[in-house]
Amino acid sequence: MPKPLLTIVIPCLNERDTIALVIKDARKHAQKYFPGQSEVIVADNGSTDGTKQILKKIRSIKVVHVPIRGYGAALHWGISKAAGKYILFGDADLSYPFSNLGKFKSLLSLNPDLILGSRLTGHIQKGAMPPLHRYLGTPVLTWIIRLLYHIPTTDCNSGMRLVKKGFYQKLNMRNSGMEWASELLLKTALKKGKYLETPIRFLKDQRRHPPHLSTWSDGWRHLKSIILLKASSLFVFFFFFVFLAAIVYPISYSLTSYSILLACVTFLSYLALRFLEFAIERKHNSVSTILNSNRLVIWVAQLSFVIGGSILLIPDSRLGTKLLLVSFNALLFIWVFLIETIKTHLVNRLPDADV
Ligand SMILES: Nc1nc2c(ncn2[C@@H]2O[C@H](COP(=O)(O)OP(=O)(O)O)[C@@H](O)[C@H]2O)c(=O)[nH]1
Ligand SMILES: [Mg+2]
Repeated sequence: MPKPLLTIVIPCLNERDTIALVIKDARKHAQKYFPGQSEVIVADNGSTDGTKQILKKIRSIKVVHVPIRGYGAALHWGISKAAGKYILFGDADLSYPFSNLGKFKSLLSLNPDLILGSRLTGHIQKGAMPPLHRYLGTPVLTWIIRLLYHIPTTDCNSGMRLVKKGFYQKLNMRNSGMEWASELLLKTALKKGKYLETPIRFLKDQRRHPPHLSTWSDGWRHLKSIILLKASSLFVFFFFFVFLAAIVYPISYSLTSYSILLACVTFLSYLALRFLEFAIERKHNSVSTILNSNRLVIWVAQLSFVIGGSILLIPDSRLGTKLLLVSFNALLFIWVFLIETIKTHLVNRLPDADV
């Protein structure tokens, strides 16, 4: 067969109730919209519920056995084995009907890097999405992403997307869990990929077991990737705490001090993140150059000397100010310890032995 234009990748973990019907649906619509130019891959994550046996019985289905657990890992493996120029993926639970494929196809002439199927601008069957996800979790995360990454997304958690394989390979993806989906979207924004959306139909899944997704821990992981991939997003929090400190200043000294400390924490976290970025990506930036030099410890030592002196000089009647300075000094020590630990264990790696 010549190189297909489209590969459908179906991530799968213990989906014996639905997998056969999902494959049938995927093949039917792939054949309808991309006749003779498509393939279907199931990326199985070590299913133990009989799914594997069902897959063995399905004629000429390509199965990729994924050694690492996680939604992201399953898709990453599936995509790396895909031959198509474009990859479309959708769950193995019958919630994303592949009849949506026609809408994706009609956008291909615009040469997209990523097309996201939006449930929130499309049609959501009654009971298909828990109200907490539909009205709170997804809209809030989507709003934060739009604000910080300037990408016009309306449904950041959608599980039906089409990505150009050549573009995907440039993204150096890291996450193996559900937050892989956020990473894909955020990196598309960061790499200035061509992003399009289409409304899709979303149905109630047809399986008997509950979703693998866990609302709070997965939500938290999504939020962490949103912040980690753009350190400057911490400035939003920084300015918020500075603003809060200014507001509560006439009311309460302790609340003001607390807000100032939180502002310091966010600023130091920003510096740590910029440095971590370097440790991981090995690309120097202005912050990492300073933090990576040995001057840092000396500077912090000098600064704490000054802070220590001020604490001694300030009269005991200003106890609150003294406490604030002591806390800030403690913060600085912890921060420098963190940076130095990262430097020793992450950045300055052992040189390779000469062979
Ligand atoms: N969470 C999770 N899902 C996986 C994994 N491997 C494959 N999947 C598949 O990823 C898809 C999304 O999971 P699902 O439970 O439907 O999550 P939800 O749609 O976000 O509620 C399903 O088709 C799963 O079978 C894994 O290790 N973890
Ligand atoms: Mg699902």
